[in-house]
Amino acid sequence: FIPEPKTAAIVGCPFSGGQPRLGVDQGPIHLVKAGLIGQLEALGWKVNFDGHHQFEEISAANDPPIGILKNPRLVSRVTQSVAQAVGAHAAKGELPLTLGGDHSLAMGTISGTFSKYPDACVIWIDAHADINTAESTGSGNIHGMPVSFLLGIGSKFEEFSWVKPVLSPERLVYIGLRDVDVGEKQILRDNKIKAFSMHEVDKYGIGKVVEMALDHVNPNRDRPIHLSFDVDALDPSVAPSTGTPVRGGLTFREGHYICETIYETGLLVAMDLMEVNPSLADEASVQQTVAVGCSLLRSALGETLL
Ligand code: HAR
Ligand code: MN
Ligand code: MN
Ligand code: MN
Repeated sequence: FIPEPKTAAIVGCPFSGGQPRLGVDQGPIHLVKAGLIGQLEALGWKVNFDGHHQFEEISAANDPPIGILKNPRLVSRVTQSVAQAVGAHAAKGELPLTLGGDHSLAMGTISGTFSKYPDACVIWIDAHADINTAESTGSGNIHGMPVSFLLGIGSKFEEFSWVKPVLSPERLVYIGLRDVDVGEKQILRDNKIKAFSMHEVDKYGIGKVVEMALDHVNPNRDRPIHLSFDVDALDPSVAPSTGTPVRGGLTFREGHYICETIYETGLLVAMDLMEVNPSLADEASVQQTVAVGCSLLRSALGETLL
């Protein structure tokens, strides 16, 4: 789907409004400063990076909750602008790599991907399902909800009317889950959404899990793939600098194996790397997390061990 010369477009999104912890907006800046662009160029990609997106003009001055949703106007406007940016890069045949920022941004990135590739599928790597609706969320943090908006489930909000239900339940699969709210478990069951939690990773091994995940969303290996990777899917010993770490996560190799295998399909059309928060944990942990983030992106763009 990505024509030669292969071009990746870095969509840096310094944004934290989908959750309460400051600092996650610095994730993309750290990833680029760590040398990400040169690393991708060394793999043979052309890299289009026109600076981090500036969301300053999108005002949050008067943004009281709508129902339980926190920062609804800010999140809606930022993610809408991300949808346009990702959609425009995809339309040019580029592969958008969106650097977060919190995971509410995926409402935008996946909307953008589906504007170009309506038959795409989504592989969501995360400790969390991020599928709460306004009815099920306990926190009101929208980074715990983007998937429900994309599926068009739960109550609708005028503020988010631009988000179309582009994603259908059978085109979505999760890997890495281990902190799923009770209400989210019900939503996953009700919608028959395929999910490989850490239990299945332990039981089958990552090789079999990725194969089963692809067989589910992409049985003929012909659909474009959007990979949304929340760095908290990795174990906190591997990626400590993130807002909601959960023990018992993917190893360094399991995370990379997922990216390598999706690259091998030749079907990757967009990737998100979300929830890197350089203000959480000590300097060595921050460096480690940023380095792992760059390394996952390289694997997804074709870096091999041999
Ligand atoms: N399920 C919880 C909520 O809705 C927390 C989930 C959000 N945390 C993340 N997303 N980092 O992956 O508030
Ligand atoms: Mn851009
Ligand atoms: Mn997430
Ligand atoms: Mn998460």
